[in-house]
Parts: sequence; C-alpha cells; structure tokens
Amino acid sequence: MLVLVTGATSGIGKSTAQLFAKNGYDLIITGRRKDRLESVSKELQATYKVKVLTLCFDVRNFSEVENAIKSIPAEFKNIDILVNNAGLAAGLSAIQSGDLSHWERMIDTNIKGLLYMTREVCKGMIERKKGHIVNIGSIAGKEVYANGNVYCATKHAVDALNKGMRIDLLPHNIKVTAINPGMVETEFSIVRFDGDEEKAKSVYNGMQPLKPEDIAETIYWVATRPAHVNINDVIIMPNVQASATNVIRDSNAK
Ligand code: NDP
Ligand code: 8X3
Repeated sequence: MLVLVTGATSGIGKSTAQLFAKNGYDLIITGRRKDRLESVSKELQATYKVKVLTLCFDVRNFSEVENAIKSIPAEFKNIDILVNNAGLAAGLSAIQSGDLSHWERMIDTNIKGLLYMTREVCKGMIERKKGHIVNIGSIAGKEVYANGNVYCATKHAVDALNKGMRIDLLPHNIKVTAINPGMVETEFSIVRFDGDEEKAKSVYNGMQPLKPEDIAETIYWVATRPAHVNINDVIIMPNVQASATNVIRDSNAK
C-alpha cells in the first residue's frame, strides 16, 4: 500500500508519515523544505525499511503540482491514499485590518493547493477504481471565531469540498474523509504569528493541546476501515476544548 502525505516536513503530516511507515506502508512525502524532506525520508527508510519518495514543491503552484505528479516513477504510481494535509493559518486580525499577503497565502494553500493535489492524484485512483482521500480540515471549518475570518473561510471551503468530492468520486469507488482537529501543538502557531515563538507558545498556556500523533492515529484509523466502511467526517478536540474558543486553562499557568 502507498500513501501520499502533503506537508510531511512537520507536525501532523510528519507524524502521519511516521505512523504509516511503522505499519509497513510505502510513502510519497511532500513539502517545500528539501532538507527536512530528505531527513524524514532517511529516518523512515532506515527505521521501517519502507520505500519513500520525496517530492519538493509548493502546492500553491499548479504547474509545480502537475510536474511533481507526472515525475513519479512507475513503482510509486499507484497511490492508494492521499492525505491533503499541507496548510496554514497566517495572522489573526479583524477583517478590516487583514494583511492581503496572509489572505492570499491561506486561500492559495488551503483551498487551491488541496484542489490541485486532488485533481492530479485522483486521476490514477479513478483508473484503478480504488482510493481514499483524507482532507485535513479544522474546527475552524465548523465554527467561526473572532479574527479568524479568512482562515475559517478556507477551512469551511475544505468542509464543502470534502462533501463535494465524496459525491463526485462515489461512482469511482474512492472514499473521502475529513479530519477536523481542534488545537494541536505543531509549528502551526509559529507560522500563524510569523515566527514569534513566544506568542505561539502562549496559545497553549495552561492547557494540554492535542499532539500531532493523536491526529496521525485518527488518519490511520479511518484509512484502515473495511472496504465497505467510510468515515465521512471526524471532529477531534483536546478534552479541555469544547468549541473553537471554549477552553479550560489551569489558572496557575503563566
Ligand atoms: P505545521 O506548520 O507543523 O505543518 C504544515 C505543513 O504544511 C508543513 O509540512 C509545511 O511544509 C506544509 N506546507 C505549508 N504550506 C505549503 C505549501 N505552500 N506547499 C507545500 N507544503 C506546504 O502545521 P500542522 O501540522 O498543524 O498543520 C497541518 C494541517 O493541519 C494544516 O492544514 C492545518 O490547517 C491543519 N490543522 C492544524 C491544527 C493545529 O492546531 N495545529 C488544527 C486544525 C487543523 P513546508 O513548510 O516544508 O512546505
Ligand atoms: C487550527 C485550529 O482553532 O487555531 O485549525 O483555528 S484553530
């Protein structure tokens, strides 16, 4: 079995690649940071003796996506599972003061990148009449919170695309699932706050967020259900988080 994970250089994508490799799956891992891709690939091959192909490209650029998928050698062509994970939040501002470059980055990565990858990878799945696409949405795709406007809109788009894809790909025996996490401690908040590590850390002050491994386990679980079962949609939260903004924190935490 072969899994393609986008955004496997960090966080949820990296943990997902590790868990599938541990279970004997071959992998295609993608991201923009070549050095990180190579080191994840070396680790997976050495530890788990699986085959790993690295593809270094930006999901926002359709010709890069198209060329990367065309360049895949025969032994890696039959992708069984696509995990559309690459994504980000950039900034947290009221709509009237949003940074345009943040908006473009989120829309281009979270919506257009996911669409480009799906379009190119599902062609082979349709030919083989078999496949599974797992889209990483968010609690931000189910609810909207103050200053989250555009990020929430991109994840609401993922929610809609997840449903649309499932309908369109139904005649082709392709399963489609969305995993929608609450707070997960990865590089997500560091990216959101443009590299401000202190600010990023404070997001998780006095609470236990999810770990990327928790999401990897959920992705692995949905991908290993029997052929007649599809998990449509999962919302997974830290036990101290009831909704996007209702979080119980230890009052002694700094
Ligand atoms: P990380 O920042 O740790 O990982 C993001 C990954 O996406 C990296 O591997 C990065 O690789 C890749 N990526 C980002 N932009 C691009 C791009 N333009 N082209 C290719 N790859 C790209 O964050 P997470 O692991 O937390 O995020 C993974 C997904 O989970 C995202 O879709 C996020 O929205 C979602 N999510 C996260 C939550 C959280 O609280 N952490 C909660 C809910 C959903 P590189 O930089 O090398 O290109
Ligand atoms: C990430 C979770 O609540 O920061 O998608 O939007 S949240």
